[in-house]
Amino acid sequence: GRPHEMKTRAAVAFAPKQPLEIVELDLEGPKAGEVLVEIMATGVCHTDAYTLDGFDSEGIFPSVLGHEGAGIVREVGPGVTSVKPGDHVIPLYTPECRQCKSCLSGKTNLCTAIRATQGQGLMPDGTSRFSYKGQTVFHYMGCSTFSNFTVLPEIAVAKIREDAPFKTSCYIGCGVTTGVGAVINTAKVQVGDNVVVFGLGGIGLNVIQGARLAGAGKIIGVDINPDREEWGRKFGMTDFLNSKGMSREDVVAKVVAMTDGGADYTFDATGNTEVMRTALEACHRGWGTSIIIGVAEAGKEISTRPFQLVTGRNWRGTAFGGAKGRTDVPKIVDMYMTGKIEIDPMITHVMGLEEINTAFDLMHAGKSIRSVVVF
Ligand code: NAD
Ligand code: AHE
Ligand code: ZN
Repeated sequence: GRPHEMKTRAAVAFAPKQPLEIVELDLEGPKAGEVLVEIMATGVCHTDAYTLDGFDSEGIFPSVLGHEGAGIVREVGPGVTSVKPGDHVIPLYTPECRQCKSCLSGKTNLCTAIRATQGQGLMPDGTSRFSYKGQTVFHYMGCSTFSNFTVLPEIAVAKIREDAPFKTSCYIGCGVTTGVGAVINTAKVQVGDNVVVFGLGGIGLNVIQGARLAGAGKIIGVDINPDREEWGRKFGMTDFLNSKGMSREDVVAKVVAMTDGGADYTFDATGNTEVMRTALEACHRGWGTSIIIGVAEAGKEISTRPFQLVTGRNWRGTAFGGAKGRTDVPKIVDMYMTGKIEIDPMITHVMGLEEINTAFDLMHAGKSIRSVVVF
């Protein structure tokens, strides 16, 4: 039938740097190739805070943020074949169409099928399903999980097993997959490799557990928050460096000394471009690879002496841990359900949608690892 109108409770970002407002939005039902998902739980990632704070060059307002959710398909539009009402799914900000040049290349997870409209806060047909008092409210990262109901393209949902709890598996929608995937898919860390992780938050701790899973040798964590030492050790970190007040040269020298010449792999999970340079320069001469996970503020640039690369260090980046969503996310859920990776202890706070602004405060204060909103 024709797409219908419904209401949904959502946390709306009306303007940058303003608290989210909980309102009832109008939501248009799914069109061809789209699905209506009831979001059961959503994590709050630092990228949501970065966009809300006005640092995202693609940030659009008013919008429904949130990209780390889990829920249930309630309705499917015409032509949808891969999921049906009742299926449990995780929304994908990196979809997997299996048809575009990127998907067919086998070289990347960065599906391009709907990236252009996604960056404009719109569905693939160029319109938004959300509105408030007759005004358009934009989608975010193709997900908008800070809404009780959301509409997603079929290629942007991963079907997952039904015994996985929503409250914890939502974290696989970004943080867990990004951190673990950066180690397994992007770096391809091998047994015995020395790994350094800068920033031990919701992403960095998952890099640490990914490194443990890969059988890394030393797993060194670097953070300016001393509370993060205990957190890192819980998930496999072997050494901690509190870099607060240290110069880049000192951090590099310290890491080089701890790793007999430099790390095999370093990861930036801070989004700070100075830290990214430190991470590159802490790599071993001749082969060390630094992987950028952190998302930097609009206008920021990275730099280093080209000699760093001439002498064999490699600079790379990763989005969503290099994971192909529809294929890999169900496997990560299995890894969680069979105990190969941990999620529960990282979820430090659980709250209702009305308290969502608290999640941002806790993150900025360094008091949470992950906050999860349950509907
Ligand atoms: P978070 O706030 O939970 O953690 C950030 C950590 O970095 C904190 O422990 C903080 O103390 C530490 N930190 C801050 N400045 C530092 C410095 N100068 N030196 C060392 N440590 C420092 O954030 P998060 O949710 O883990 O996200 C981390 C970054 O990853 C953000 O930039 C986020 O946007 C990005 N991200 C990228 C992807 C991707 O696909 N590439 C996915 C998710 C998140
Ligand atoms: N919109 C920003 C870039 C933000 C960014 O790099 N996002 C990551 C995911 S962060 C998840 O917490 C990503 O997937 N990037 C690949 C892509 O296609 O967006 C900007 O700079 O404009
Ligand atoms: Zn995220």
